Amino acid sequence: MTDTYTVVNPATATPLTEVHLASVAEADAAIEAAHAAFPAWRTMPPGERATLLRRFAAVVDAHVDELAEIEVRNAGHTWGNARWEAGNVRDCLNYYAGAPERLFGRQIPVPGGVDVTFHEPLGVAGIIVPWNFPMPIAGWGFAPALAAGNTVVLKPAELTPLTAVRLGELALEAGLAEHVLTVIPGAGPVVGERFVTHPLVRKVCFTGSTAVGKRIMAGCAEQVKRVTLELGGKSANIVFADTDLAAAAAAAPGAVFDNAGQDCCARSRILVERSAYDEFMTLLQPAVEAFRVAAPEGDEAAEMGPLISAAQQARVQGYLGESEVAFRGSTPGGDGFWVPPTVVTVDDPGARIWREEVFGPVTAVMPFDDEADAIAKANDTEYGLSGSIFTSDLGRGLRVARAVEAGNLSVNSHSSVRYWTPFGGYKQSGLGRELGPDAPMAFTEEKNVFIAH
Ligand code: TXE
Repeated sequence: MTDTYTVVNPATATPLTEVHLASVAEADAAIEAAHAAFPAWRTMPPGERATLLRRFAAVVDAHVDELAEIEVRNAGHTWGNARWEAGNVRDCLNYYAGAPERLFGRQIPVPGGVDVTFHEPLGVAGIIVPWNFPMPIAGWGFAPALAAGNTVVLKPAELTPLTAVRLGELALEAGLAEHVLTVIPGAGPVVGERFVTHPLVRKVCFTGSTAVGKRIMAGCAEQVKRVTLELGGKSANIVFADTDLAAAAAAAPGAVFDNAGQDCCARSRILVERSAYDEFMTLLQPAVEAFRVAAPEGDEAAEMGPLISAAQQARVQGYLGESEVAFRGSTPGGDGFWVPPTVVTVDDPGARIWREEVFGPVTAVMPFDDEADAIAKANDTEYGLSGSIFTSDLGRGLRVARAVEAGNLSVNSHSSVRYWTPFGGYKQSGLGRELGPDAPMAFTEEKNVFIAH
């Protein structure tokens, strides 16, 4: 295997730069250095660790535009998204900078002494990041892990290593000691796999495909290694006839075409109550056709850019080739990895496009008969990450949200992710939760100490 990777601009299919891919020996050296940096980081007074994380946040804030520009070029993200993503890393660091002084243990009444618990950091945390949201997913891992007193080795995706490498440099600029946060670009089966097998990595946080996630979980089981998985999704957007249909139709494209559909929370199935189906489709068509697809670098107003790679483009086109297209938007064409925003209709719930995560700008629409049918159809999937319910009956909105087997539901909204609320999947969408107030605890062991008196 070659030890360099050519990073490409997906809007033009032209090379941006070459990145060195680490070997197993280099991964081992990074893990051992992170292990050596752990005692000083964990025993640092909590207030000092908090100050360093706030400084890191301030340095990221000063580089939001630079980081955003890198992501626009490397991942084809829109400017609005890319700035939000860099800002999200800053916000995550500031939020978890509040954690070091608040890693509270418990005092439990027992006879004959005092019983107290401590939240102790695990050691080295290995974070494996995908290419769809390279910055936020890195931050969701390293911010709470560092706050809890762990050191971190982080492997970005081969396709999108540039912002992660820059974040690693900014951590040093902010004053974090060397090897507290190490960013190590490398191939998944080499560096990622080493995080799983190396005994000094005490927890693996993985975001990526369900197939690789299963493999990682099996590997971690060998050492009973802690593992958090954030995997695929096939989330439903459930539209009841009593909702404001124009508003629901206007919101639906952004919920699946944002980031060209390469979003684990993409609402890639739209379930519409049968009595409103025709009207909803009539309203949806102009919204889809108007979705602005352009090379984001030269177009601040682009709402959607290219797919990440030729392979992803071919994969998505494969699904479209076997589907009934209702209508689609347009693309600028050229050498980039373009697929237009596309809406397909589905009758057969066994269809591949209805069951599998497409990870492209494609949504499939199917009618439902009543509330029970909507819930049954929404749950007829191995995934369970997110979903939306549009209805003017908030009682029903809450009822359906409680009945859908997924980790993140929204009523009359499509937003799923806030750094201060928990995020994660049911079923094969993942294991464990990221973000929210408890995320640092997921990077600790609770130790119980009894002192006799
Ligand atoms: O993912 P991989 P791919 C889904 C989406 C997409 C499909 C394939 O459906 O079309 O997965 O994408 C690292 N040990 N999602 O092939 O391979 C890899 O280097 C350890 C959903 O790009 O899972 C990268 O850093 N690590 C998803 C990361 O895993 C390994 C986001 C993800 O890559 C490894 C991405 C191994 N053996 C894809 N093999 C989401 N949940 O948002 C690879 N990696």
